[in-house]
Amino acid sequence: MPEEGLSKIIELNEDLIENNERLAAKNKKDFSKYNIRSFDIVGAIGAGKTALLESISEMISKEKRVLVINGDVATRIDADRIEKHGVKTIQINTGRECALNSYHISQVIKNHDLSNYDVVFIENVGNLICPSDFILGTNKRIVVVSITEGPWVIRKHPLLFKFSDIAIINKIDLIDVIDVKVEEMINDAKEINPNIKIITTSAITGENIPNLIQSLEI
Ligand SMILES: Nc1nc2c(ncn2[C@@H]2O[C@H](COP(=O)(O)OP(=O)(O)OP(=O)(O)O)[C@@H](O)[C@H]2O)c(=O)[nH]1
Ligand SMILES: [Mg+2]
Repeated sequence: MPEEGLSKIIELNEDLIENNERLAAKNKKDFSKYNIRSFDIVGAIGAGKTALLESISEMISKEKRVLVINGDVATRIDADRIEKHGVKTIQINTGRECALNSYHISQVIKNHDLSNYDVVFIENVGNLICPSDFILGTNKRIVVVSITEGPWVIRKHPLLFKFSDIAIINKIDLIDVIDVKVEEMINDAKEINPNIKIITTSAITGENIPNLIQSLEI
């Protein structure tokens, strides 16, 4: 590609990211105006984001008014799963886009009465690369991987770990059948981001879900 074309693409990408950050700052203000604690949950396809949200919803929906925004390319399968646990859900289908961006969230804020909620979780599209560039304006970003993605999954995707507040290593109930050393995965995450809080969980047995909820400070 000629150099001129390449620099136009770089400029366009920078514009996109800058606009996204501007809108994310507005989303953050809007959430805080309503005293809402908000979380963006990113992670690999099938790592257990929805299963964790089902488990969390089950435990907190009697005390907290929870909204879950689900990003998915084409379906509302995840939103339907989560709604069975006593929380409200909104599905956003992203089509050809591989991550949610702050415009999607600003539209939800515009079209719904946020005064009905104490906590908002946003389940991003399953992807360990695309969401890196697109913050949404939440209080915290949570990255989820599971031991079934292999021992190198964290090391191979450093950016999301660098810019997340909490890392969840899920599916630890499978530790006896998967050849993975969880301690090494934890060390990889700490090396990339010494400030990240790391929690190992099983969304199926419920192991460490109460610790996870505690660390959300909701
Ligand atoms: N054994 C075990 N299975 C799990 C656990 N968490 C999720 N699963 C299973 O893994 C599969 C994928 O879980 P989901 O919760 O749909 O994963 P996800 O990250 O939401 O997937 P996408 O939204 O498609 O990216 C399902 O069959 C879950 O039952 C866990 O802690 N242990
Ligand atoms: Mg899901």
